[in-house]
Amino acid sequence: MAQKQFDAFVVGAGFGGIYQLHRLRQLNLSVRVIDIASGPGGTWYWNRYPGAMSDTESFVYRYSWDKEDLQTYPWTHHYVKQADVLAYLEHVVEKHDLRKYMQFNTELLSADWNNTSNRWDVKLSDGETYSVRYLVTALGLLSKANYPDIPGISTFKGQICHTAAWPKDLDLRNKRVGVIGCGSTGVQVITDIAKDVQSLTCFQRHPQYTVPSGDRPVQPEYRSWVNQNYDEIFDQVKNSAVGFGFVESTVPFNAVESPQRREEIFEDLWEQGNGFRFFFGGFSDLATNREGNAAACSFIRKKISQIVKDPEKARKLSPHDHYARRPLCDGGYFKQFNRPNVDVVLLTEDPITSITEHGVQTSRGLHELDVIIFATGFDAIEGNYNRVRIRGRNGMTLREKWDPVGPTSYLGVAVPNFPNLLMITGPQGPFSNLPPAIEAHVDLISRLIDRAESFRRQQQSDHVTSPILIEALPEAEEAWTQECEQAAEGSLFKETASWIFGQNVPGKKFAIRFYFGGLKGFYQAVQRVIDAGYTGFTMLEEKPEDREEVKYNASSGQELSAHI
Ligand code: FAD
Ligand code: NA7
Repeated sequence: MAQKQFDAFVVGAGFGGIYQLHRLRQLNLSVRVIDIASGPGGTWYWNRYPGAMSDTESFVYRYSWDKEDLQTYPWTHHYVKQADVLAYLEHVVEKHDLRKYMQFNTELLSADWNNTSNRWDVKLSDGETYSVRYLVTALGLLSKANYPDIPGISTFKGQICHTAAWPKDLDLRNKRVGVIGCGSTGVQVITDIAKDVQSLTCFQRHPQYTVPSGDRPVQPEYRSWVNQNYDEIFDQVKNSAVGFGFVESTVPFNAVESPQRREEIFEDLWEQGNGFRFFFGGFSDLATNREGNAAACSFIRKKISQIVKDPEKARKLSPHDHYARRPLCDGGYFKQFNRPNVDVVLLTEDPITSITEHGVQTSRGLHELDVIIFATGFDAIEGNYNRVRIRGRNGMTLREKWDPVGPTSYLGVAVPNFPNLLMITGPQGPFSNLPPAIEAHVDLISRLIDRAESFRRQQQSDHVTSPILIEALPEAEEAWTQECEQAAEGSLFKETASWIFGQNVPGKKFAIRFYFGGLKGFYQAVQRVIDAGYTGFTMLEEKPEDREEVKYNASSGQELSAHI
């Protein structure tokens, strides 16, 4: 029996997979999208914990390509909550009639490159196998949940859950709840549930710097201003470093000499709200300037000591490392600790030794609990890739390729020896607000596929049968990796353990998993590759003579205003 075929197969139905499907249908390709979830939404399907929200402001946490939606789709607050984003993505799917190409409750188990057919043989959890020309992975970079290996977890008699797989109908009212982890997710869930639970114990390893979000209802005048300026807004986003919709500072910390003025700048940012604005909106170099970074840390510590009334709790909640994890914001996190039912355990001085049938045992005693919430984050970037066996042209799997030094790619979309495998937010993509980064990837992938298809059609009419494949050249991957290393040089983020460099999961290698050269730098790099005739990709190059000249260096060479 002939194997079932599709032109393209997209794995994942979040922001990335949905837009990719739309673009591939515009190219008239036969496409199937699958997802393990039972509906579209990706991150926003899975992360249904109380308080889940985007910390990119609403007006830029959406697609920029549907101009009509930009004008008409409603949003009530300056930040969209989980249910809002899920409803928005479901709306996009319905509006563009995409659901009929989607298959849910289905996992990609393996994909093997077939050197004879020059296609991918994909195997799914429903037992089906398909032969597909293009395999586009939109697996998500913050999608595979990280469960810490704490002894005794299975003995707990109460309920255990992870924020990224939130159980339906979990009622926390009047329960004794423990939250392990206080990153972005922990901060959100703690802030939301503190008022409802009988007791809340926060098990915190490294306290985080977090600033107010500044969330509030949207006034009609603001929405009208946004609507009138959407073209300029997204132009600014794509020409910025982090793409969060505010103008990043060009003022280095040391250019402001007066301590009082520095304090005023921080105060103003604190009042305005938003973690990325606080980090990038007042000074251009908090990520690289130790003095500036330390000043921001002191400012936030001062705020913590003012907000949290109990000095012992304030001490435990005060971070002392660099301010160099993903910048956080919150809707009143620190003040929750003034509630008598909320406490914090600092694990660096009172570590968890086990989970027992009654709760969490730390070195200083047992914390009896009804529910334990893991807000322990993700095996980020390559986590979902390592779960699937993706075997390339030389028999090596992607996991084996990435294992020795950590994951690498060309522009975050392609890997040598994995022809026609195209990744959305693969390793070494931009560190930024994600919808515009995802659009950059999807647009590039769509152009590559369109180009390959037109070459294929040409060949068919010429009766030529050699395959047209999209594949990154090894030297292009190497040059891009170097580019990513250079862009991360001097960044304090490199010195601070978090998921960004892979230091949150035991055994994971430290590696440059992002391009820190900014969204603008990334868009320019892509444009440069396109202008040079898709340099760095086999078979697709228009002008081979240009290859020597550009040396696969996608760098724009442009200085960014803000350094990440
Ligand atoms: P995802 O939305 O993660 O979708 C990936 C999908 O792939 C999932 O549905 C998964 O089930 C599916 N999948 C994975 N492996 C397989 C397989 N083998 N077979 C079948 N299906 C598979 N980003 C921002 O820019 N700003 C924010 O404010 C922000 N807030 C966030 C808050 C939370 C709580 C989290 C977790 C993330 C946040 N992010 C934020 C990052 C967010 O992940 C991205 O913004 C965006 O939603 C990613 O979309 P995606 O389509 O790339 O991936
Ligand atoms: P993060 O930011 O990785 O935070 C995870 C938290 O869980 C963090 O506080 C960790 O402490 C803590 N953690 C992880 N493992 C353990 C163990 N074993 N014991 C105690 N504490 C632990 O994940 P989030 O989900 O909050 O956010 C991820 C991104 O999603 C975020 O940046 C947004 O982009 C959305 P640590 O700091 O490692 O000491």
